[in-house]
Amino acid sequence: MSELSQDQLLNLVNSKQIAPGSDRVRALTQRIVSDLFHTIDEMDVTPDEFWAAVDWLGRLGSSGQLGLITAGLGFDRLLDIRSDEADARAGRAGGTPRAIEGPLFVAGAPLSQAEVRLDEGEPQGEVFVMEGRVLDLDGRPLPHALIDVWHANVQGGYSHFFPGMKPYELRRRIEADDQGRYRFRSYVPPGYSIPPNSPTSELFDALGRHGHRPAHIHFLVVAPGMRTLTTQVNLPGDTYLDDDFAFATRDGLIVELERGVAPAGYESLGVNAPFVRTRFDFVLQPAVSEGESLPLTRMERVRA
Ligand code: MBD
Ligand code: FE
Repeated sequence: MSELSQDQLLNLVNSKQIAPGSDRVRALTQRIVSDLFHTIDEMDVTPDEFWAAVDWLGRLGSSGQLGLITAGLGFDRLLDIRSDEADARAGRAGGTPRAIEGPLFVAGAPLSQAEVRLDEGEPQGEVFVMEGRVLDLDGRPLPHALIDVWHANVQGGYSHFFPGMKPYELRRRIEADDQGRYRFRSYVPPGYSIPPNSPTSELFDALGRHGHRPAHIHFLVVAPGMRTLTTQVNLPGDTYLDDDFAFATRDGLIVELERGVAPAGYESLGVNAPFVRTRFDFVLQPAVSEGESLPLTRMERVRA
């Protein structure tokens, strides 16, 4: 086999096998390699272009930014759209819409009962309280539901990823009370932007795209017998609300901000002046299998 055509080489690559391996992995790899062979040929990719791309992938992997690229190229939202479509086919509807987890979740945040401050007593920007209940589709409260909440600091950075932040800063878990109620104090988060001078910004610069997300807050909501909900809410008025680099904003997840709310009743959160409030109830669907109600994020699910 000294002389090979492109097609003969592709057939060889795709047919080599000495053990059963995984049918699924083989089928997917064959498809992706075939598509790339054809891309290289049709787009006349030069060796220099090919090895520059391999170098970029290597740097992307060691930078830990793969999850930014999947979000920015629409894969995270694609998976949500496909889940929504599968739900529609299965007649599963209602409740708070899902929204992408994003690459910046960290498990194991400190747990509080019913309410908590995310800003750890270091107020910045506007004092902000978000509150509501966790409910089932019939509007019945889900007592002791568990809520993971995480958002960016005033510079748009997330703890554990952005230098200089404390462990679990702006990340907490809240166990709702016996009526499904939760509330937390923080500050109104700003938007997020991809890190400059990084493999991610290199690609987005080359694509002529921006890397901004509108202001948002992430949630993972879990209750026994209910389908685990991963979602985000968006704050109104943001320039990038309809131009999210991760394509993740959705109707039904843009909250309202009430400004100048009187502080009475919010003393336990250290609020003593008019503040900004958002009310939002999380509505969960019933789980149809045990796995659906586990408190698992995307990577925990695949590693389980
Ligand atoms: C984020 O804060 C985020 O939520 C997503 C989805 C991608 C990048 C940064
Ligand atoms: Fe985010």
